[in-house]
Amino acid sequence: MKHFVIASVLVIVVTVLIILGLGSIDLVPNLASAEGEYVDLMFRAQLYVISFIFALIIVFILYSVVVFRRKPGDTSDGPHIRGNTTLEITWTVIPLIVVMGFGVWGALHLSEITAQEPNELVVEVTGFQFGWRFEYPDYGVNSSELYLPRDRKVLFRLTSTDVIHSFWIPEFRIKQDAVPGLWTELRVTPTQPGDYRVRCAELCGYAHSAMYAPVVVVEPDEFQAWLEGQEVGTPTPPEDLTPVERGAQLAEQQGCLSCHSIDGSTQVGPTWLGLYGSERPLEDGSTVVADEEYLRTAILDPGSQVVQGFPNIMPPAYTFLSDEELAALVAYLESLSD
Ligand code: HEC
Ligand SMILES: [Cu+2]
Repeated sequence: MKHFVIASVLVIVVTVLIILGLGSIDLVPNLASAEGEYVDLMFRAQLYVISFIFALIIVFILYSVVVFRRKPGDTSDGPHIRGNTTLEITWTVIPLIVVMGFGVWGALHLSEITAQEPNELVVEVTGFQFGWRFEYPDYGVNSSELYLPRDRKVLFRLTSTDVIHSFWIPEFRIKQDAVPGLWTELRVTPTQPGDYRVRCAELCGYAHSAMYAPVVVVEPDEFQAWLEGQEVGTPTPPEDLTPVERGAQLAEQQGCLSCHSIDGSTQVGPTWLGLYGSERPLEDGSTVVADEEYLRTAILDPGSQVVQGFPNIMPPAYTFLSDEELAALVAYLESLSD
């Protein structure tokens, strides 16, 4: 009995210490959505239960190891224990109730989070290797930034053009897969104006870790103003842009900028700054001058001339670009050299 009381007190002390310890670390970023309240609540509750169970096991094991260890000179056998039915039933039934409780609680919150609401803002999200596009079908707006008004429920309809991606804004807490050939749904009500980032939470290829898109949560009137500005400006008909402007737009839309920088920094692939006209060392030891022809080949058939020091992982998929688009990209690349 004495041992039991001491061990129980230790369990409580260790539980409190673990909870305080975990509480002092930033486990999750600041919360910025209404639905996230439920997620955080359940996350904290689970953390408390887990801390308690961890303490329970660790304290009893360590206590036994220290207090009931063999005394010097004692060579007798320990007592023979044949099991304890009451204990076994207890440690089966209690966790069962806890786990089922969490299951029911989670299901209730999930149905609340996914519930439809009148006046939802619909945003169609397309994930691609390696970037995101956002369409506001009710307003005819198309954007590479995700603008959202505060305190209005958003219905995201998600899809993908190539492989499975996962739409995730950590501050909103919830995420959903974007699957080619399918529309999946996710509902979120942003509550905190600010700048966030969409990340891809599904390992989807070489530049997966660079698959970001900016998220901007603003007041409703600012959102309206943004929409109106967009309607005037976009979708800008390609023929209204100079080839260089069009190339810059394509580089972003096609996800080239997930792998290539335009500021001289090396990312997954070589930077585009100063590329045109420079001498390119190739993998096979030869060098070529990056003229227009080289740039076209590099885009259409990336494996044919691999730049030294880089893996041959640029997608050979850009043959679908039209002549106009290819010319615009090349013009843009040329504009990055003086
Ligand atoms: C998944 C990452 C990735 C994406 C996306 C990507 N590239 Fe590349 N690219 C690379 C890598 C790596 C290299 C260097 C190896 C090689 O030459 O194949 C490269 C090489 C190039 C080169 C030659 C560069 C040099 O220094 O000589 C050009 C030009 C180029 N890419 C253009 C593009 C364009 C245009 C797009 C979008 C339509 C694009 N890339 C998309 C990874 C990528
Ligand atoms: Cu992805």
